[in-house]
Amino acid sequence: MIRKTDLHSEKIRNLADSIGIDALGFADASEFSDYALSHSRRRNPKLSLPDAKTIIVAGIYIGGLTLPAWINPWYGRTSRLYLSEFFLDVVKPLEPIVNLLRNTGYKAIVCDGSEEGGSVLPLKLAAIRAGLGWQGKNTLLISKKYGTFLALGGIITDAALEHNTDQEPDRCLKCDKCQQACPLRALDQPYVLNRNNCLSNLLQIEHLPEEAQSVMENRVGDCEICQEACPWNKKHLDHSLATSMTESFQKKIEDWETFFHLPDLIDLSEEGYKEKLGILNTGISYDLFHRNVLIAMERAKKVGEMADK
Ligand code: B12
Repeated sequence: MIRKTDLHSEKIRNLADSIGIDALGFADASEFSDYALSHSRRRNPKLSLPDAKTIIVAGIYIGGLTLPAWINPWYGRTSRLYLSEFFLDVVKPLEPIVNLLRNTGYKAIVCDGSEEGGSVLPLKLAAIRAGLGWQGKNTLLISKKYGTFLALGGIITDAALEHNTDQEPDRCLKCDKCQQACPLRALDQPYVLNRNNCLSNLLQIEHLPEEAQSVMENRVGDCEICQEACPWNKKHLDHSLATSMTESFQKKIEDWETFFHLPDLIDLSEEGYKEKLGILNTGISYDLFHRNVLIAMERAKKVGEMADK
Protein backbone atom coordinates (compact mmCIF):
# COMPACT_ATOMS: atom_id res chain seq x y z
CA MET A 1 0.00 0.00 0.00
CA ILE A 2 1.54 3.35 -1.09
CA ARG A 3 1.20 5.91 1.73
CA LYS A 4 -0.33 9.29 0.82
CA THR A 5 2.98 11.01 1.46
CA ASP A 6 4.73 8.80 -1.11
CA LEU A 7 2.49 9.69 -4.01
CA HIS A 8 4.55 12.17 -5.98
CA SER A 9 3.86 13.76 -9.35
CA GLU A 10 6.78 11.75 -10.76
CA LYS A 11 5.10 8.47 -9.93
CA ILE A 12 2.00 9.53 -11.89
CA ARG A 13 4.13 10.82 -14.79
CA ASN A 14 5.99 7.52 -15.03
CA LEU A 15 2.73 5.59 -14.93
CA ALA A 16 1.22 7.83 -17.63
CA ASP A 17 4.27 7.27 -19.79
CA SER A 18 4.03 3.51 -19.37
CA ILE A 19 0.36 3.48 -20.47
CA GLY A 20 0.94 5.50 -23.67
CA ILE A 21 -0.27 8.93 -22.58
CA ASP A 22 1.64 11.40 -24.76
CA ALA A 23 1.14 14.61 -22.81
CA LEU A 24 0.41 15.08 -19.10
CA GLY A 25 0.16 18.09 -16.83
CA PHE A 26 -1.03 19.09 -13.36
CA ALA A 27 -3.05 22.25 -12.76
CA ASP A 28 -4.53 23.82 -9.65
CA ALA A 29 -8.23 23.08 -9.30
CA SER A 30 -9.45 26.63 -8.84
CA GLU A 31 -12.48 27.97 -10.72
CA PHE A 32 -12.18 28.80 -14.46
CA SER A 33 -13.47 32.34 -14.10
CA ASP A 34 -12.88 33.09 -17.79
CA TYR A 35 -14.94 30.11 -18.93
CA ALA A 36 -17.67 31.52 -21.18
CA LEU A 37 -20.37 29.02 -20.11
CA SER A 38 -20.89 30.57 -16.69
CA HIS A 39 -23.73 28.21 -15.77
CA SER A 40 -21.81 25.04 -16.59
CA ARG A 41 -20.53 22.65 -13.88
CA ARG A 42 -17.29 22.58 -15.89
CA ARG A 43 -16.55 26.10 -14.69
CA ASN A 44 -15.68 25.05 -11.14
CA PRO A 45 -14.03 21.67 -10.33
CA LYS A 46 -15.04 22.09 -6.69
CA LEU A 47 -18.67 21.65 -7.74
CA SER A 48 -17.68 18.07 -8.57
CA LEU A 49 -15.17 17.57 -5.68
CA PRO A 50 -15.44 20.17 -2.87
CA ASP A 51 -11.86 19.54 -1.62
CA ALA A 52 -10.39 19.39 -5.14
CA LYS A 53 -6.73 20.47 -5.23
CA THR A 54 -5.40 19.26 -8.58
CA ILE A 55 -6.59 18.68 -12.14
CA ILE A 56 -4.57 16.03 -13.98
CA VAL A 57 -4.86 16.68 -17.73
CA ALA A 58 -3.85 13.97 -20.21
CA GLY A 59 -3.44 14.14 -23.98
CA ILE A 60 -3.30 11.21 -26.41
CA TYR A 61 -1.85 11.92 -29.84
CA ILE A 62 -4.27 11.16 -32.68
CA GLY A 63 -2.33 12.93 -35.42
CA GLY A 64 -0.92 11.48 -38.59
CA LEU A 65 -3.82 9.12 -38.85
CA THR A 66 -5.50 9.43 -42.18
CA LEU A 67 -7.75 7.35 -44.36
CA PRO A 68 -6.95 7.58 -48.07
CA ALA A 69 -10.65 6.87 -48.68
CA TRP A 70 -11.48 10.26 -47.15
CA ILE A 71 -10.80 11.98 -50.49
CA ASN A 72 -13.03 9.50 -52.36
CA PRO A 73 -16.62 10.84 -52.72
CA TRP A 74 -17.97 7.27 -52.44
CA TYR A 75 -16.65 6.93 -48.89
CA GLY A 76 -18.01 8.65 -45.80
CA ARG A 77 -15.50 10.97 -44.13
CA THR A 78 -15.26 11.49 -40.36
CA SER A 79 -12.32 12.67 -38.21
CA ARG A 80 -9.35 11.41 -36.24
CA LEU A 81 -11.18 12.16 -32.98
CA TYR A 82 -14.29 10.37 -34.31
CA LEU A 83 -12.34 7.18 -35.09
CA SER A 84 -10.09 7.42 -32.00
CA GLU A 85 -12.78 6.25 -29.55
CA PHE A 86 -12.08 9.45 -27.55
CA PHE A 87 -14.91 11.50 -29.09
CA LEU A 88 -16.43 12.00 -25.66
CA ASP A 89 -13.11 12.38 -23.87
CA VAL A 90 -10.11 10.22 -23.00
CA VAL A 91 -11.48 8.10 -20.15
CA LYS A 92 -10.45 4.41 -20.20
CA PRO A 93 -6.68 5.04 -20.57
CA LEU A 94 -6.83 7.09 -17.33
CA GLU A 95 -8.04 4.16 -15.20
CA PRO A 96 -4.56 3.12 -13.93
CA ILE A 97 -3.95 6.69 -12.70
CA VAL A 98 -7.39 6.82 -11.06
CA ASN A 99 -6.70 3.48 -9.37
CA LEU A 100 -3.28 4.68 -8.14
CA LEU A 101 -4.88 7.78 -6.63
CA ARG A 102 -7.73 5.85 -5.02
CA ASN A 103 -5.42 3.08 -3.76
CA THR A 104 -3.41 5.80 -2.09
CA GLY A 105 -6.46 7.13 -0.31
CA TYR A 106 -7.17 10.07 -2.63
CA LYS A 107 -10.44 10.88 -4.40
CA ALA A 108 -10.46 10.99 -8.20
CA ILE A 109 -13.23 12.01 -10.62
CA VAL A 110 -12.74 11.52 -14.37
CA CYS A 111 -14.22 13.97 -16.93
CA ASP A 112 -16.46 11.70 -19.01
CA GLY A 113 -18.61 13.33 -21.69
CA SER A 114 -20.47 10.05 -22.30
CA GLU A 115 -21.91 10.06 -18.79
CA GLU A 116 -24.94 12.25 -17.92
CA GLY A 117 -23.45 15.18 -15.95
CA GLY A 118 -19.99 13.61 -16.41
CA SER A 119 -18.45 16.41 -18.49
CA VAL A 120 -16.98 18.12 -15.42
CA LEU A 121 -14.01 20.03 -16.88
CA PRO A 122 -13.36 22.59 -19.63
CA LEU A 123 -10.57 20.36 -20.91
CA LYS A 124 -8.97 22.91 -23.24
CA LEU A 125 -8.72 25.57 -20.53
CA ALA A 126 -7.49 22.95 -18.03
CA ALA A 127 -4.87 21.79 -20.55
CA ILE A 128 -3.65 25.37 -20.97
CA ARG A 129 -3.43 25.78 -17.19
CA ALA A 130 -1.52 22.46 -17.02
CA GLY A 131 1.03 23.74 -19.55
CA LEU A 132 0.11 21.51 -22.53
CA GLY A 133 -0.32 24.37 -25.01
CA TRP A 134 -2.34 27.47 -25.92
CA GLN A 135 -5.92 28.07 -27.17
CA GLY A 136 -5.77 28.75 -30.90
CA LYS A 137 -8.03 30.97 -32.99
CA ASN A 138 -9.94 27.78 -33.87
CA THR A 139 -10.58 27.57 -30.06
CA LEU A 140 -8.69 24.26 -29.88
CA LEU A 141 -5.74 23.48 -27.68
CA ILE A 142 -2.61 23.70 -29.83
CA SER A 143 0.55 21.94 -28.64
CA LYS A 144 3.93 22.85 -30.19
CA LYS A 145 4.74 19.10 -30.50
CA TYR A 146 1.32 17.61 -31.35
CA GLY A 147 -0.59 20.50 -32.97
CA THR A 148 -4.34 20.22 -32.25
CA PHE A 149 -4.20 16.43 -32.48
CA LEU A 150 -4.28 15.72 -28.77
CA ALA A 151 -7.48 14.04 -27.58
CA LEU A 152 -7.89 15.28 -24.02
CA GLY A 153 -8.93 13.73 -20.75
CA GLY A 154 -8.96 15.02 -17.16
CA ILE A 155 -9.11 13.91 -13.52
CA ILE A 156 -10.15 16.06 -10.56
CA THR A 157 -8.44 14.93 -7.33
CA ASP A 158 -7.79 16.08 -3.77
CA ALA A 159 -4.13 15.07 -4.12
CA ALA A 160 -1.83 18.10 -3.93
CA LEU A 161 0.56 17.54 -6.87
CA GLU A 162 3.17 19.84 -8.48
CA HIS A 163 0.98 22.32 -10.33
CA ASN A 164 2.23 23.81 -13.60
CA THR A 165 2.91 27.53 -13.26
CA ASP A 166 4.28 28.30 -16.74
CA GLN A 167 1.59 28.63 -19.42
CA GLU A 168 2.45 28.56 -23.12
CA PRO A 169 2.19 31.90 -24.95
CA ASP A 170 -0.33 32.23 -27.80
CA ARG A 171 1.62 31.39 -30.96
CA CYS A 172 -1.18 32.04 -33.45
CA LEU A 173 -0.01 35.66 -33.83
CA LYS A 174 -1.17 37.08 -37.19
CA CYS A 175 -2.10 33.68 -38.71
CA ASP A 176 -5.81 33.31 -39.56
CA LYS A 177 -5.69 30.25 -41.82
CA CYS A 178 -8.30 28.36 -39.80
CA GLN A 179 -10.66 31.34 -39.97
CA GLN A 180 -10.19 31.65 -43.73
CA ALA A 181 -10.60 27.91 -44.29
CA CYS A 182 -13.90 27.39 -42.45
CA PRO A 183 -16.52 27.05 -45.22
CA LEU A 184 -19.32 28.33 -42.95
CA ARG A 185 -17.31 31.16 -41.32
CA ALA A 186 -17.75 29.66 -37.82
CA LEU A 187 -14.48 31.34 -36.73
CA ASP A 188 -15.06 34.85 -37.99
CA GLN A 189 -14.40 36.02 -34.42
CA PRO A 190 -10.97 34.60 -33.57
CA TYR A 191 -10.87 32.35 -30.44
CA VAL A 192 -14.66 32.09 -30.44
CA LEU A 193 -16.43 29.26 -32.24
CA ASN A 194 -19.93 30.04 -33.53
CA ARG A 195 -21.11 26.47 -33.09
CA ASN A 196 -24.27 27.18 -35.14
CA ASN A 197 -21.95 27.46 -38.14
CA CYS A 198 -19.63 24.59 -37.22
CA LEU A 199 -20.05 21.48 -39.41
CA SER A 200 -18.84 19.25 -36.58
CA ASN A 201 -21.83 20.51 -34.61
CA LEU A 202 -24.36 20.65 -37.48
CA LEU A 203 -23.66 17.03 -38.52
CA GLN A 204 -24.75 15.88 -35.07
CA ILE A 205 -27.90 18.00 -34.61
CA GLU A 206 -31.41 17.95 -36.16
CA HIS A 207 -31.28 21.07 -38.29
CA LEU A 208 -28.68 20.80 -41.10
CA PRO A 209 -29.06 23.98 -43.20
CA GLU A 210 -28.89 23.84 -47.03
CA GLU A 211 -25.66 25.85 -46.98
CA ALA A 212 -24.04 23.25 -44.70
CA GLN A 213 -25.25 20.43 -46.96
CA SER A 214 -23.67 22.24 -49.93
CA VAL A 215 -20.23 22.32 -48.26
CA MET A 216 -20.16 19.08 -46.21
CA GLU A 217 -18.94 17.00 -49.22
CA ASN A 218 -18.59 13.34 -48.09
CA ARG A 219 -18.51 14.18 -44.38
CA VAL A 220 -20.87 11.94 -42.41
CA GLY A 221 -19.52 12.87 -38.96
CA ASP A 222 -17.27 15.71 -37.77
CA CYS A 223 -15.19 18.17 -39.80
CA GLU A 224 -11.45 18.84 -39.63
CA ILE A 225 -11.14 21.71 -42.14
CA CYS A 226 -9.97 24.22 -39.53
CA GLN A 227 -7.44 21.70 -38.22
CA GLU A 228 -6.10 20.81 -41.67
CA ALA A 229 -5.56 24.50 -42.40
CA CYS A 230 -3.50 25.01 -39.24
CA PRO A 231 0.29 25.35 -39.85
CA TRP A 232 0.92 23.68 -36.47
CA ASN A 233 -0.73 20.53 -37.87
CA LYS A 234 1.18 20.40 -41.15
CA LYS A 235 3.61 17.72 -39.98
CA HIS A 236 0.74 15.68 -38.53
CA LEU A 237 -1.49 15.39 -41.57
CA ASP A 238 0.27 12.90 -43.80
CA HIS A 239 2.69 11.17 -41.47
CA SER A 240 2.76 10.84 -37.76
CA LEU A 241 5.15 11.32 -34.94
CA ALA A 242 5.87 7.73 -33.99
CA THR A 243 4.32 7.33 -30.55
CA SER A 244 3.68 4.05 -28.76
CA MET A 245 0.00 4.40 -29.58
CA THR A 246 0.17 5.55 -33.18
CA GLU A 247 0.96 2.22 -34.79
CA SER A 248 -1.99 0.56 -33.08
CA PHE A 249 -4.12 3.62 -33.84
CA GLN A 250 -3.27 3.68 -37.53
CA LYS A 251 -4.01 -0.03 -37.67
CA LYS A 252 -7.37 0.52 -35.90
CA ILE A 253 -8.17 3.37 -38.28
CA GLU A 254 -7.33 1.32 -41.38
CA ASP A 255 -9.80 -1.30 -40.24
CA TRP A 256 -12.50 1.30 -40.91
CA GLU A 257 -11.27 1.87 -44.48
CA THR A 258 -13.93 -0.10 -46.32
CA PHE A 259 -16.64 0.22 -43.66
CA PHE A 260 -17.54 3.77 -44.66
CA HIS A 261 -18.28 2.83 -48.30
CA LEU A 262 -21.45 4.86 -48.80
CA PRO A 263 -23.40 2.32 -50.97
CA ASP A 264 -22.97 -0.18 -48.06
CA LEU A 265 -23.61 2.40 -45.34
CA ILE A 266 -26.97 3.22 -46.95
CA ASP A 267 -28.23 -0.24 -45.97
CA LEU A 268 -26.75 -0.14 -42.44
CA SER A 269 -29.56 -0.80 -39.95
CA GLU A 270 -29.83 0.86 -36.53
CA GLU A 271 -28.74 -2.44 -34.93
CA GLY A 272 -25.77 -2.62 -37.32
CA TYR A 273 -24.88 0.99 -36.51
CA LYS A 274 -24.88 0.34 -32.76
CA GLU A 275 -23.03 -2.95 -33.16
CA LYS A 276 -20.35 -1.64 -35.51
CA LEU A 277 -19.93 2.00 -34.49
CA GLY A 278 -20.89 1.67 -30.81
CA ILE A 279 -17.21 1.23 -29.91
CA LEU A 280 -16.54 4.77 -31.16
CA ASN A 281 -18.87 6.04 -28.42
CA THR A 282 -19.82 9.26 -30.25
CA GLY A 283 -23.30 9.51 -28.80
CA ILE A 284 -24.53 10.54 -32.27
CA SER A 285 -27.93 9.00 -33.09
CA TYR A 286 -28.47 6.51 -35.95
CA ASP A 287 -31.03 8.83 -37.59
CA LEU A 288 -28.58 11.74 -37.83
CA PHE A 289 -25.77 9.47 -39.03
CA HIS A 290 -28.07 7.94 -41.67
CA ARG A 291 -29.27 11.40 -42.76
CA ASN A 292 -25.66 12.46 -43.32
CA VAL A 293 -24.97 9.25 -45.28
CA LEU A 294 -27.97 9.85 -47.55
CA ILE A 295 -26.85 13.41 -48.30
CA ALA A 296 -23.24 12.32 -48.95
CA MET A 297 -24.51 9.53 -51.24
CA GLU A 298 -26.63 11.96 -53.31
CA ARG A 299 -23.57 14.14 -53.69
CA ALA A 300 -21.37 11.19 -54.71
CA LYS A 301 -23.86 10.34 -57.47
CA LYS A 302 -23.74 13.97 -58.73
CA VAL A 303 -19.92 13.98 -58.61
CA GLY A 304 -19.97 10.61 -60.42
CA GLU A 305 -22.34 11.92 -63.15
CA MET A 306 -20.19 15.05 -63.60
CA ALA A 307 -17.08 12.84 -63.91
CA ASP A 308 -18.79 10.65 -66.55
CA LYS A 309 -19.74 13.67 -68.66
C1 B12 B 1 -18.99 21.31 -26.65
C2 B12 B 1 -17.80 20.75 -27.44
C3 B12 B 1 -17.81 20.88 -28.83
C4 B12 B 1 -18.87 21.66 -29.56
C5 B12 B 1 -18.65 23.18 -29.37
C6 B12 B 1 -17.15 23.53 -29.46
C7 B12 B 1 -16.79 24.83 -28.74
N1 B12 B 1 -15.66 25.40 -29.13
O1 B12 B 1 -17.49 25.22 -27.84
C8 B12 B 1 -18.69 21.16 -31.02
C9 B12 B 1 -19.62 19.98 -31.28
C10 B12 B 1 -18.91 22.20 -32.10
C11 B12 B 1 -17.27 20.63 -30.98
C12 B12 B 1 -16.52 20.44 -32.11
C13 B12 B 1 -15.23 19.98 -32.10
N2 B12 B 1 -14.55 19.50 -31.04
CO1 B12 B 1 -15.25 19.54 -29.24
N3 B12 B 1 -15.73 19.54 -27.40
C14 B12 B 1 -16.73 20.10 -26.79
C15 B12 B 1 -16.59 19.92 -25.25
C16 B12 B 1 -17.55 18.83 -24.81
C17 B12 B 1 -16.80 21.22 -24.43
C18 B12 B 1 -16.06 22.44 -25.07
C19 B12 B 1 -16.50 23.71 -24.38
O2 B12 B 1 -16.26 23.87 -23.20
N4 B12 B 1 -17.17 24.59 -25.12
C20 B12 B 1 -17.70 25.83 -24.54
C21 B12 B 1 -16.88 27.05 -25.05
C22 B12 B 1 -17.49 28.33 -24.53
O3 B12 B 1 -15.61 26.93 -24.47
P1 B12 B 1 -14.29 27.12 -25.36
O4 B12 B 1 -14.45 26.43 -26.65
O5 B12 B 1 -13.11 26.79 -24.53
O6 B12 B 1 -14.33 28.66 -25.70
C23 B12 B 1 -13.35 29.49 -25.23
C24 B12 B 1 -13.05 30.57 -26.18
O7 B12 B 1 -13.51 30.23 -27.44
C25 B12 B 1 -13.72 31.75 -25.66
N5 B12 B 1 -15.11 31.90 -25.96
C26 B12 B 1 -15.93 31.04 -26.45
N6 B12 B 1 -17.15 31.54 -26.57
C27 B12 B 1 -17.08 32.79 -26.14
C28 B12 B 1 -18.05 33.79 -26.06
C29 B12 B 1 -17.67 35.01 -25.56
C30 B12 B 1 -18.73 36.11 -25.46
C31 B12 B 1 -16.34 35.23 -25.13
C32 B12 B 1 -15.96 36.54 -24.56
C33 B12 B 1 -15.39 34.25 -25.20
C34 B12 B 1 -15.77 33.04 -25.72
O8 B12 B 1 -13.69 31.61 -24.34
C35 B12 B 1 -13.90 30.23 -24.06
C36 B12 B 1 -13.03 30.02 -22.88
O9 B12 B 1 -13.89 30.34 -21.86
C37 B12 B 1 -15.08 19.48 -25.13
C38 B12 B 1 -14.78 18.48 -24.00
C39 B12 B 1 -14.55 19.24 -22.68
N7 B12 B 1 -15.11 18.70 -21.63
O10 B12 B 1 -13.91 20.27 -22.64
C40 B12 B 1 -14.80 18.86 -26.52
C41 B12 B 1 -13.42 19.16 -27.12
C42 B12 B 1 -13.07 20.61 -26.89
N8 B12 B 1 -13.60 19.00 -28.57
C43 B12 B 1 -12.54 18.57 -29.17
C44 B12 B 1 -12.37 18.45 -30.57
C45 B12 B 1 -11.10 17.75 -31.10
C46 B12 B 1 -13.36 18.96 -31.44
C47 B12 B 1 -13.28 18.93 -32.96
C48 B12 B 1 -11.94 19.37 -33.51
C49 B12 B 1 -13.61 17.51 -33.45
C50 B12 B 1 -13.12 17.25 -34.87
N9 B12 B 1 -13.80 17.67 -35.79
O11 B12 B 1 -12.14 16.68 -35.06
C51 B12 B 1 -14.41 19.91 -33.39
C52 B12 B 1 -13.79 21.26 -33.76
C53 B12 B 1 -14.49 22.53 -33.50
C54 B12 B 1 -13.61 23.64 -32.97
N10 B12 B 1 -12.87 24.29 -33.85
O12 B12 B 1 -13.66 23.85 -31.78
C55 B12 B 1 -11.43 18.24 -28.19
C56 B12 B 1 -10.34 19.33 -28.25
C57 B12 B 1 -8.94 18.76 -28.20
C58 B12 B 1 -7.93 19.88 -28.42
N11 B12 B 1 -6.71 19.50 -28.75
O13 B12 B 1 -8.28 21.07 -28.34
C59 B12 B 1 -12.22 18.17 -26.83
C60 B12 B 1 -11.41 18.58 -25.61
C61 B12 B 1 -12.71 16.72 -26.71
C62 B12 B 1 -11.60 15.77 -26.22
N12 B12 B 1 -11.88 15.10 -25.16
O14 B12 B 1 -10.53 15.71 -26.76
N13 B12 B 1 -16.87 20.39 -29.72
